[in-house]
Order: sequence, then structure tokens, then C-alpha cells
Amino acid sequence: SSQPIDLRLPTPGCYADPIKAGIDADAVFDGMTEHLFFTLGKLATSASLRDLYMALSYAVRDRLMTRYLASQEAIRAKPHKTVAYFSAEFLIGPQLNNNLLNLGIQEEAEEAVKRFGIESLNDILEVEEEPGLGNGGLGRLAACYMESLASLQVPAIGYGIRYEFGIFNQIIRDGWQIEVTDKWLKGGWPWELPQPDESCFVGFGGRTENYIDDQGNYRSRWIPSEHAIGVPHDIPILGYRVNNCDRLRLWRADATESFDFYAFNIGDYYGAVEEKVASETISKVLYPNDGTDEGRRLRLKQQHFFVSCSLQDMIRSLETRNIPVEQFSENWTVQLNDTHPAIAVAELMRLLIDNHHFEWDQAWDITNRSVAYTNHTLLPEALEKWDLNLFKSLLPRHLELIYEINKRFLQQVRLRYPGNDLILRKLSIIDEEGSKAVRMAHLATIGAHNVNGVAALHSDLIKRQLMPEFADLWPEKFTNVTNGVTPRRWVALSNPELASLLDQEIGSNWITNMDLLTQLEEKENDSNFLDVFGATKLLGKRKLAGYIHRQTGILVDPSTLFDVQVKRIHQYKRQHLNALQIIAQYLRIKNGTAHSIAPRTVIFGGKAAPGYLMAKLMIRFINGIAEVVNADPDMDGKLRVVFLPDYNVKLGEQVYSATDLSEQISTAGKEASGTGNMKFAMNGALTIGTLDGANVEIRDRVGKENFFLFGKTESEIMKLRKNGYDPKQYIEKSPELSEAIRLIELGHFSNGDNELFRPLLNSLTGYDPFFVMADFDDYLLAQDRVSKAWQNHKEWNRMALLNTARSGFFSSDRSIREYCSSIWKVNPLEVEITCNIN
Ligand code: T68
Repeated sequence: SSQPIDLRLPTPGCYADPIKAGIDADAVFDGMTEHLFFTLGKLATSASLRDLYMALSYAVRDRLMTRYLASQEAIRAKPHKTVAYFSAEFLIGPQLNNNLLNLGIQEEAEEAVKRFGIESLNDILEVEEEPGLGNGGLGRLAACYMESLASLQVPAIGYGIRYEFGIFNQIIRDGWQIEVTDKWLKGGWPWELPQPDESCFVGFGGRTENYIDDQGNYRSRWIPSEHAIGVPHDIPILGYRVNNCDRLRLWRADATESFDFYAFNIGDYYGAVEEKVASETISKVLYPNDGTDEGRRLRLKQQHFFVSCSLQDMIRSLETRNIPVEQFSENWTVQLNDTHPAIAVAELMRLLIDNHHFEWDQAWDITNRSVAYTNHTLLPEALEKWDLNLFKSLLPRHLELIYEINKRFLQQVRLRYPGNDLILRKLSIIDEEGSKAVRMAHLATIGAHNVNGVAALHSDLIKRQLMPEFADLWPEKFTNVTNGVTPRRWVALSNPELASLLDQEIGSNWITNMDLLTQLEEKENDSNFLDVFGATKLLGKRKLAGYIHRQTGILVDPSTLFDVQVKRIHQYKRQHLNALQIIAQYLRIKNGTAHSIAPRTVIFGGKAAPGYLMAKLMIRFINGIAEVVNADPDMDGKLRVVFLPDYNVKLGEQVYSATDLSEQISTAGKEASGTGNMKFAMNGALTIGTLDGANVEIRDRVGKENFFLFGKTESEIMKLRKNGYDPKQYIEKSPELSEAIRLIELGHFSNGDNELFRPLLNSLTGYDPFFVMADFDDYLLAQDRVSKAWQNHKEWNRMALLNTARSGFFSSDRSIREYCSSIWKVNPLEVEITCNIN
């Protein structure tokens, strides 16, 4: 624990008490009034909801500052190993309510806003625009991990990019996805603190040269042809009811010379700003692509830009604290969130060797001890590779260093496997098959001391399928840390009804110790409690029904089974399997053969990468089905289909608490982990799912009788593929599947247009890369079990309760503890603040 820090506190309050810290409703009200007047230039009498949102945010931000500064001061006072989480994406979601919760002042804020004539704090929370600085699970995981790190009092800094435009906003027009630019900064965003004094220079392009220094040493250096400046923007990440406040440090790219006076003077007005525009493009936009690699120069530029700024920042922080750079790995541990920051291996080597004049072996030792790598995918198309010529033109010095790293590594491999040329080609960082490329996963694996997968099955497949030779070479390097999600956002904030029920029943400690939820198991046969538990779910469903109506005009009945699939739209996630199942149910209702099917509202949400045509067609397909089903009076009270536009963190908060059935139906072996599956289970949804990713562990924990399992296992899928999979055989065997496909072919879901869904049908009936046809019948049977289970509400609620009760393992606090003890070797540092008032 740190020495108590005595800061001169600008805001009154006794900070020795971590909870509330003397912040009452008066303090919040006064803070808001001041910010309305002085910061926003508004009178309380004419303030809009947005003004009040801004004023409250500033007032809350002020009250984070003591903790924020004390946390940085604690590290300055006494060296302590700090986690640097490198990620190209952080999907942090709305900030205001999270900070209110973690400060413990939600009620005080509620009271303060009422004095401005606002009915509910919710009206103000509604206004907040979320920074969509990520695509999906990977970016959201980074955000959950930052929150858990702070709550566990671990010093940490998240390093990434401050994209000016985040993930696009999705609108649905005529059933199609339309992408709209996300201008999240347009109204000003109150949660960031720009720190221009801590800007960093980053080079690109140019050449390398050798030289002899003053001491006669032979050295290399990089002479870049372009530069950009990284300006840090810091976002405070407060832990739950603790003084520790970590930071997210996101870099914005600025031009070095923002204006070329010579060009301007000779009349070249556009040319004068050309370089500025080019530099600033680096942090312009998030690549809206999860899964397949965009593979373009700007993307590599972004990666090097934020990695270089971050490593320079970390070295500088040692220097300002008079810690020798030799002690880098005792003071920092770097986690690479996938390979997007993998250039860190070469960049850290470059900084240590070229700038700080370390010998190779020592630099390598420092790099290897500091860096660890998390893999998030087995999909071959998602493994990053950079064309060698592109890489060389942008990062010539890094390529030289990578060649040297590779040379030394391959020598090690040669000694281990004498005469095995094949293995050398397989393991080399440089891919020599076809046009040459740099394999970033190999660079990360060789440079890191640890490589982890994100669920038990996935980590196992990394060793058995993705990198068997690496695993054979370094068996102890490959580990697993199953993903987790933060219960603060995903239960306390998003499901206040459930949270207060839990508080009542088992006390409020569950929020930092989710294992306590097992106490709920005692209630599994308590009929009254099950009713109350069910009633909290119904509240969530009513709210979501209202939202659905406002957004889409569709009226849904909250008493029906809410069956939800929200995630990026992808063939491997198989939203089309779900869609086909809906058609089968529709046909049963039409034919009068739907005997005991549960009345359902099937809800989809998610974005497709703009260039991923098949995924966009899947959205169109779902909307085509929705249009037919929702317009048919025969379906009334039995079936509704909703596609919720613009799925994001904020919408997720409304969805998880309102779901009965969670769809986790990816082809086995394809979903690395999933994290939505965990949020659903915590909030008492039952899962229908395959043995994929973390579903396996969820089922093990909640009990197989409380999980609707279907589908081929990963090894069965492998066998099918090897033996020549033919989807047609499955279609012929299944009358319901054949009939569904025939209806689509006839244009029943496309106003008679029998060409529209042709590419989708051809894929499914031809090659079917994700085995949709092979799993269809079993999926339908599992859905029948769901329908049957829904008939008995008491029993359903019991199963749902057991899901919540047994989901504690999936808290990101557990994941972070595992990272801390087995990979990072870091300890908490409790931040104490002395009380200088009273
Ligand atoms: C996800 N990956 C996994 N990638 O698909 C999911 N990819 O199973 C897992 O739960 C999650 O990571 C967290 O571990 C992604 O979300 C991307 O978003 C992505 C982004 C850019 C390039 C490639």
C-alpha cells in the first residue's frame, strides 16, 4: 500500500473515506451550477438536457481528480510495476453513470438533477454519446479489463488511439444496413484530459544508416522521411469504491509542421496543408472490420503510431522518476491485445538499441520479459500479415530488426529440429509462400514471454491447431485466461432491478465478489423468490419493449419469450442459422403444426463490416423475414422478429437485462470465447448454444440441465470437413429445412424477388463453410426444448436463477487476478489519501 498522499484538495470533502468522499447532493448541485455558468455559459433557467449532462459530467469529473492525481502520485513516490494494456480498440461505453456508481453517488446525483426540474437522472444519462472506439468483443474486453484493474487497485494504463470517428452508426433502410459517420466528438466530450506537454514524435518511411558513434561503436539508426506528433488524451478509469483511478491514454495524431509557409507564399493554398492533413489522417477513423484484415498502409501506420508513442511515454516515465531504463521490465508489463500492437516487439528493441544503446541480448531480455500476447482468433483470414514491401517502405528499421530477431530464432529452431526445413518455413516470421509478408502473430509469439487464448477450448486449439510447432518448442509459454466481464457495468448499471434484489438477498458484496452469488442457489425452490426474480426480468423486458417500439415502430409483448442474438454480424456467428429457424417456426404456425411452441420475440442486433457483403445480406435477410412475419395476422401473439439498429454498448445495457434466451450458436471451434454469452448468463438468461468458446465453460458451471446444447463439436466438424462435407445431404434429409429454403428461393421474404438472397443460398447449399445445414436439425430440436421449458414458468425462472447464481466465475475481476498472478506478476497498490479537511 502507498504512503498516504497529501494533496492540496481544491474540492472540499474528506477523502480518507473512499465512499462518497463527502460528496452530497448539495455538492453535486453546486458543481453543476458552477459548470453551467462558467464552463458552458448557460443559466440554469435555460439549460437543455445536454447542458445538464455536460454540467453533471464536469462536476463528477472534478470529483475524480483527487483520486486520479493521488494514484499517479503514488507511483511517482514509490516504484511499482504497472500494467500497460496495448489495444487498438477500447469500447468503453457511456462514462457518467459508471463514474457515479464507482464513486457511490448515484442517489446524490439523482437528487441534484431533480433540483433542476428533471424528473429522473435517466433523462440525463440518455443524452450521453458513447465513444465507439472498437468493433466488438475485443474492444469491449479491453474496457472491462481496465475497469477491473482499477477496482482491484492495480496500477494500469490503457494505451490506444483517439479515433476522431469511431465505429459507424448503423441505420436500416429498406432492410439494408447503411453506414453513417460517427461524429462522437461533435458536442465536446467531457471525460478526456488532453496533455499536449506529453506529446511524442513518431517517424515513418525513409531509410536506415550505419554510423560510428563518438566512442567508436558501430551503430544503426533510422532516418524517417515523415513524422507525426502524438498528443495524449487521458480518460480517468475509477475503480469501484476505491481511491485507485487508472488511466486510458489515447493518442491523437497531429502534424509536425501544421502549415507550410513556403507553399502558402507561392500560392499553393491546398499544398500548404497537405502534410497536416496526411498526418492527422492517422487517428481519423477506426477500421470497421472485425475478423478479416483490411491490410492497408494506414492501418499499419496507426499501429506503429500508437505503439511508438506509448513505449516512448513509458520510457520517459522511468526517466522522470530517475529509474534506469535497464529496469523497464521490473516497472512495466505490456499486454498486447491481439496482434494489432505486435509491432511493439520491434519498436521496443529499436528504442533500446538505437536510442538507449543497449546490446542486443540485454534489449531482447527486457523486451521478452515485458511483453505478453493475447490471441483472440483462429480464423486464418483474421491473422494479420503485412506485405513485405509495404512494411519495408513504412518501417525500414523495424524490418531490419525483425530479420535479426528471425535469424536468431530460426537458429534456435534448427538446433532443436536438425534438418527440418519445413518447420523453419512454418515458424519463420517471414511468410515466403506466395508474395512475401510479415506474420505479426509469429513476431508476437516469439517476442512475448506468454501467449494466452481467451477461453479453455480456444487456448487448447491454439496449441493443437494454430501453433503446434511453437507450443512444442515452448510448452510453458502457452496459457489460458478465460475472458470475463465487469459486474459493475453489466449487472449493477444495466440491471438495477436485479442488483437491488441481490443486495436485499445476499448483501451488496457480490459486486466485488461474484462468487457470493452461489448463495442464491438456496433460493432455487423458493417459489416466492422465483416469482420476484422473474418479475425483475419482466421489468427489463417492458423497458426494452418500449425502446423497440420507439425505434422500429414494432409492438412486442413483454410476456413472450425474448430470444436475443446481439453481436457482430458474421457467417461464423451464424445469424442465418437463427433466421432459418424462424422460417421453420413460421411455417409450422402457418401449417397449423405448431403445437407447443412458445410465443417468441426474436431480437437481433449487430453491425456488419461495410465491405463484408455476405454479412450485409444476412441483415437484409433477417429484415425480409421480419417484414413478412410481423405483417401476418396469423403470427400475432406467436412470433415477432425485430432487428434493432445500431447495436452498441449503450443498447447492450438495455438488452442483456431483458433477455430470456441467449443465442450463442457459432460453428464449434470458431468463436474464440464470446463475452456477450457471459453477460446474458449473469443476468439470468438461458443459453442455447454450441460447444464453442466460453460456452463450454458456461455450461460446465451453470449445469448442463440449465443450458440448451446442440450442434456438432469441434472435432466432429473437423471430421466432416476432412471427409468432404456436402450440405445437400443434410437438406435432403430435413423436410423443414428444405421447405424453408424453397420459400426463400421463391422470393417469399423478398417481395417475390428470387435473386436477392441467391448468394446466401448458394453459399449455404453449395459449400456451406460454417456448417449451418449440418447443425440445423439439432438446433431446431434444441429450440423445441426451449419452447417446452418456457411452458413452465416457475421451472424456467429456477433455471435462470441458477445461471445467475453460478456465473461468478465470468467476472473480469477473476480474469484480471489470473493475469496479475500468472502473467504480469503485479500486485495491487492501495492508494490512500489523507483527510486535510475537518
Ligand atoms: C473477439 N474478437 C472474438 N475481434 O471474436 C471473441 N478483429 O470470441 C472474443 O470473446 C473477443 O474477441 C474477446 O476476446 C474481436 O472482437 C475484433 O474486434 C477485431 C478487430 C480488428 C481486427 C480483427
